[in-house]
Amino acid sequence: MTTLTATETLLHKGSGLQVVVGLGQSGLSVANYLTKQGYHVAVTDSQPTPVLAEQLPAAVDIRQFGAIDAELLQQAARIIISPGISLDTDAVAAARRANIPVVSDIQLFCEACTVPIVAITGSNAKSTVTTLVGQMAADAGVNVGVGGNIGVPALNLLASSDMQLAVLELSSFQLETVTNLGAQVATVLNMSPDHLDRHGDMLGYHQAKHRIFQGAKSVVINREDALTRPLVADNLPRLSTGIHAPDKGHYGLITDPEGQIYLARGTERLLSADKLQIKGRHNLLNAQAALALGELAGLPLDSMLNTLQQFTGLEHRCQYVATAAGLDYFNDSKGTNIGSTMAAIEGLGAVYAPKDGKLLLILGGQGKGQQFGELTPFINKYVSQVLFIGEDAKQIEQHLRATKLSDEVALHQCQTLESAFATIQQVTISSLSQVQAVLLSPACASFDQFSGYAARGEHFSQLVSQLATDI
Ligand code: UMA
Ligand code: ADP
Repeated sequence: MTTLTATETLLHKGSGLQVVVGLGQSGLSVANYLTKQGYHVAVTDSQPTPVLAEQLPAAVDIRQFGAIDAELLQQAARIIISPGISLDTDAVAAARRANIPVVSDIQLFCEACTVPIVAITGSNAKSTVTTLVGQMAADAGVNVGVGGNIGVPALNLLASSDMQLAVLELSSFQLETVTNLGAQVATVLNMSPDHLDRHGDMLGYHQAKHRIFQGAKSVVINREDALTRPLVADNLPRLSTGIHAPDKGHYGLITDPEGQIYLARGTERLLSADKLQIKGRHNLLNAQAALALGELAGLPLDSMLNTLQQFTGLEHRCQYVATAAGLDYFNDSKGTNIGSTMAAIEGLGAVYAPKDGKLLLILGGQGKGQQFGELTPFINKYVSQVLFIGEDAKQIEQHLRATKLSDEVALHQCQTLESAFATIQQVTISSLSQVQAVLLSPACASFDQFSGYAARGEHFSQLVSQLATDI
């Protein structure tokens, strides 16, 4: 991180109060960063005793906890808002009406960052692709920092003075307050409804996501999803990805006469799909996205292809857990929206369908305003039993029933994962169910019953291992 001269520090102190709203991981990183820069920093949080308060630097002398302090916000020269807090929160909305600038930690990061940024967003696959690009860069000998929504606050990356490349996973929450990110390469991997309770509708969500392209020097586009196309100048360098044979220089898939699928760049076959350890059509798109982003960030192709073959995927994403009583159990707890659950049903369904097998799907949690009827065609094709859990279970069932759900799909209200496991035992006893695999892919947030998707996935895996030992 650059150190300031005494004069610059004084200038910052004189530039007015910086109010950090929300003291989670990102709020703490902002407080640390701005105090080191010599700013006068205040912090406010709804919780009476935020856990991270103990870690705040002593220089943060104004700490207002128990509610977001509207008066404090009115005194701010600038507000730095945490991604989990909506711009519509009363105190924040009032500050905006008073023309006080509201930015995110990502804005501070991109203003300070002097190395190229690979910026990645999308409804799904962000963490998978971010991790892959980060690994590709590291394996190519680049000193890379990986952060953002993936769990490491972006500003913490600036502590490494020899970083050569920053790879950022960015959420719509982070992007809605970012202007002119200026990435070396930016992408929206895919778009399906998510966080509509926060953004109002698909348009609001799309607008937030597409801020990632502001000032980008190059872009990666998903040909399968028109909503990923940016409104940028035609002459901006761009690469595209897709499931069909690609045009010259672009990425896609080539299927040979024997049915073997290859990752391809133009007419060049790069790698046979069965050399990848991550499976499913969605992962072939993810692999292409990582290659295209890496290419536009200057990474060597051969090295990237090696990394791709080593990559085993991330936990809680269509992860095989175990087989118990003849059923294969898969943990896709990170399937927190309908787009990811569609990909999981299609990816796994296609594996069991040739064996006349069906999936048992566990859905539910907090529905975030999504229209679950969009899942129905996928359920009709590959699923014979749906078990609902969580806060919005009844509503999700209603959505499915209101669409053309096949009579052959049985629906069960279970409330909790424990009760779902009891139901699994009952409904799979009969071979008529055709169930060969159990898939937890809830298409919902987990916070009604768990501390997060990881806790939900771990609980699922524990219940599976309990089954395995009971047998
Ligand atoms: N808070 C309030 N008032 C509110 C809501 C929250 O004061 O109305 C306070 C809470 O009391 C808490 C703090 O805000 O102290 C939490 O802030 P936060 O929710 O923004 O969470 P952080 O710990 O700062 O983590 C954030 C991202 N969280 C969210 O966007 C919700 C993390 O993404 C990210 O990894 C981290 O910054 C570092 O960049 C998580 C996430 O769930 C993984 N992201 C969503 C997703 O992937 O779907 C978008
Ligand atoms: P994010 O960080 O965007 O949530 P993850 O890589 O953590 O993305 O994956 C989230 C979920 O999306 C998982 O359930 C995963 O199986 C699914 N998924 C992965 N790639 C894709 C894709 N290309 N399209 C749709 N869903 C996907």
